[in-house]
Amino acid sequence: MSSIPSISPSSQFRKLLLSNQLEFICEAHNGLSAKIVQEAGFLGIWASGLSISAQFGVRDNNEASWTQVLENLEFMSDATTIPILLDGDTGYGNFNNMQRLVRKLEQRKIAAVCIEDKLFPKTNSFIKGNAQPMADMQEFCGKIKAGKDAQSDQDFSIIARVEAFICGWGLAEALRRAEAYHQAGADGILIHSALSVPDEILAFKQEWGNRCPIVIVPTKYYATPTDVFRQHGISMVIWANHMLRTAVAAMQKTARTLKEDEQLLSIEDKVAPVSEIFRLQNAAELQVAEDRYLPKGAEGTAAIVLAASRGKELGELTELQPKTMVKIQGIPILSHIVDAYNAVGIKDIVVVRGYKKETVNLPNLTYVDNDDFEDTGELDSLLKGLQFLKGPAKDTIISYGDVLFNKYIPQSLCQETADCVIFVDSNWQEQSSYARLGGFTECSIPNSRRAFNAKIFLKQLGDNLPKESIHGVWMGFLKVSPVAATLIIEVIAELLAKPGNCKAGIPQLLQELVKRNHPIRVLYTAGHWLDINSLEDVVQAGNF
Ligand code: SPV
Ligand code: MG
Repeated sequence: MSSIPSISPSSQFRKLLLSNQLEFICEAHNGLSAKIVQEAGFLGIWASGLSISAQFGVRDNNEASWTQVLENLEFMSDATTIPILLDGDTGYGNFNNMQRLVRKLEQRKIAAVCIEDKLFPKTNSFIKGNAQPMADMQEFCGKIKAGKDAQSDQDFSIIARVEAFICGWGLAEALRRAEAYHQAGADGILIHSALSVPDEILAFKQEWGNRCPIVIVPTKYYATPTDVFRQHGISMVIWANHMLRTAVAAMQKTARTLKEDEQLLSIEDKVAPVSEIFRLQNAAELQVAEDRYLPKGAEGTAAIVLAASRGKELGELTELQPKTMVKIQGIPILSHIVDAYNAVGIKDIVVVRGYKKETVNLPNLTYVDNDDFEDTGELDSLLKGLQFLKGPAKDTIISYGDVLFNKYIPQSLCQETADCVIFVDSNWQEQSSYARLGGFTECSIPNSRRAFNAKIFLKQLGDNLPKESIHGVWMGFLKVSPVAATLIIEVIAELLAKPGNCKAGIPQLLQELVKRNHPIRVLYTAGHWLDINSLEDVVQAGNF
C-alpha cells in the first residue's frame, strides 16, 4: 500500500499483544484476503498454515515448502500495513531452521511468528490430535531461544503454541510447557484446544494468571460468548480460518450454479463487480503512474475525420454515398484512413458525417452527425467533433475524409509535442489539387537541409500568397493538444458567429490562430499523401 505507517508492523503487533484489552486478529491467506481483512478494520492478520496450504490446494502437513509460504507472505505484506502473525508450524525444522526463518520474516516485514510444540512435518490440530506426538520440551525451548537470538528488530515477537490439550495431555503438562517456553523467551503463549467448550483454555488461564499474554483460537468452541474471553483476561483472539471458509463456500455455490444454469445472469448480482477487484488491486494507482512515466505514444491520441460533405466533383460516384465511402482499390477511402491511423495505434477515431450519413457505417468508429452539412462547413463539423470528445482530454489529429495518407504522417504528428502542429508539403508544385485546400503556406524556414530538426512555425496561410513566399501547401492535417483544443473551440465559436462565416473552413481557423500569435509548428514532407478531388485522382489513387 502507498501510505507509510508511522510505526512498524512489529511494534504495532507488540502493542496489540500487550494492550490491556482483548484484541482480535483475523486469518488471511494471500494478498487479496489480507487487504480485505485490513479494510474491515482489523489491526492484525493471522497468516494461517491451514488456509495458506488449502489455497495452494495441498494439505496442512508442510506440503507447501517454507519458502513457498514466505513468498505468499510477501504478497500479504505488500498488500497491507497492519502486522502479520505467521503460523510458523513447528518452525520448519530445528533451531537452525528457526533462526533462518526469523531473519527471512523480518526482511519481509512480518511482525511475529507462532511455533507449535509438535514434530515436523506437522498435522493440523483438528485431525486426530490425540495421536500426535509432541516435541521434546527442552528442544522446543532451544528453538524459541534461537529465534529470539536471531531477531534483529527488538519488537519482533515469537509466540509459543502449546499443543498439550490437543495431543491429549492434561492441564499440568500444558502449564509445565507454557512456563518453560515463557522462561525461554516467548513473548506470548497460544494455548490451543479442540473441545467445543472453552473449559481447557479457561482452566489454563486461571492457573497461568498474568505471567505473559495468552492467545487463543476459538474455532471449535465458537459458541462461547466473546465476553467470557474478556472476563478471563485473554489477550488476543484469532479468527483462524474464516476468510478461507467463506471463499470456499461462495466459490462452490457459484461453480455449481454456473454448471447448472449455463448462463451468467443468475449470479452476476451475487458476485463482486469487476470494478471492485480493480479497486482492491489498486489499478487506479497504475493509471496515474502510466500517465506520468510512459511516453505519450499514439495510443494516447484520438483522431477526428471530417467527412460530412458529398464531394460533388466525383459526380455519380457520390450520388448515393459521400466521397469518404468511394472505393479505392476495392475499399472505401475512410477504410484506408482508419488503417493508417490504426497502424500507429490510434483507435479512438471520431468521424463527423453528414451527406448520406447512413452509408458511413464502418465498424469500431465513433460517429458524430452534422445534419446541417449543406448549410455549414468544416469548422462546424470540427466543433461538433471536438465537443463530442469533451474537450478533448487527449492529443487529437484532425484530418479530412478524402485525404489518403501514409502512416508516417500520424506517426510524426504523434511524436511532436507542440500544442498545434500541421503538415506542409514542400513539393506543392507537383500537387495537382493544392488549390482545393486553399492553403499555401509561408513558414519560418523553407524546407531545406537547414530545416532538418529545426523548430519551424507557420507564418501565414492563404490562397493568394505571393509565389516567392510560398514554402508549401497545407496537407489538411492539424494536431492539437488538449490545451490547444480548448482554445480552438473558443476561436471556432467566435469565427462562426461572424456574419457570412457559417461555411468557414480550417484554413480560416489557422489564419486566425496565426493572427492571435498562437504558435503553429510545421512538419515538412514531400508526398506521402493524396487528396481525392476528381475522378482523375480516384484513378491515380489506385497506385498510391
Ligand atoms: C491454522 O490456522 O493453521 C492453525 C490453527 O494452526 S488450527 O487450524 O486450529 O490448528
Ligand atoms: Mg496451523
